[in-house]
Amino acid sequence: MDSTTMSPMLDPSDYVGVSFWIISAAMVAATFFFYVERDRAVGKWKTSLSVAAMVTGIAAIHYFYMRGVWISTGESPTVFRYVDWLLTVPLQIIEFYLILTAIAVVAASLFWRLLAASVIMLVTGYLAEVNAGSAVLWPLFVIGMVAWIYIIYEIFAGEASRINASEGTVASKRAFSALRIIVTVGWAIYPIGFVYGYMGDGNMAALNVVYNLADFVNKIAFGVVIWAAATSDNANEAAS
Ligand SMILES: *C/C=C(C)/C=C/C=C(C)/C=C/C1=C(C)CCCC1(C)C
Repeated sequence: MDSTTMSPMLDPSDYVGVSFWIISAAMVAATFFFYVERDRAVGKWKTSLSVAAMVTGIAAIHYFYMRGVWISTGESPTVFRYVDWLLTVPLQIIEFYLILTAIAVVAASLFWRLLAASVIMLVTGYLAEVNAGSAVLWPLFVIGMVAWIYIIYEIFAGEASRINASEGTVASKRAFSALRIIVTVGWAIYPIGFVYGYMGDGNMAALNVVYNLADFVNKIAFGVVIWAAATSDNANEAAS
């Protein structure tokens, strides 16, 4: 899109801008929902729901601003996108680790390894995007991919996979498996968006639509998985 033709108002035919709008609304609604539902959860699940609400709340603020950047400049809000991810991805790693420790005996160093890998993934991704068009774009992308694959390795084959059958509730085990799928399948949407966005001449509209979709899945569905576990654990307790 030509930035000189951009208006400060959202053009209904600008489907990328509309996707920013929809995700903004969804993030606000999700934040409210997770926060209110906290009352229905017991014990440590309350904290998990608070973290889920923090993730969507932080994203909502970034989406308001990113939508503005897109509709008034027609450019990718790269810096704000990555500031959002640098805040919310570590929170999700904390969330994942909280649930993991309820069902397995794992060293605290695992948390730091997962956190470090996620930061490497985001920093290399950011450096790649701001250097689009240069020779470092794809090598940096590959380093980011390796960091993500390392996370997948840790949670499926490494220490995090040693789940103790005698520990944790059915709900926490179910939540852990679902979150593993999100980190693998849900997170895969981001590198797909990246490749689609930077292949050939580049396509910033595609990049942003795919990233927006990915955030919808990985922030809201991630929270819903936690909410489902939190409220079903509650129901079990009430029944017993
Ligand atoms: C709420 C935001 C989330 C869950 C963001 C996740 C972002 C990723 C999984 C990004 C992955 C990337 C790679 C695996 C390679 C390098 C490019 C990235 C940063 C898009």
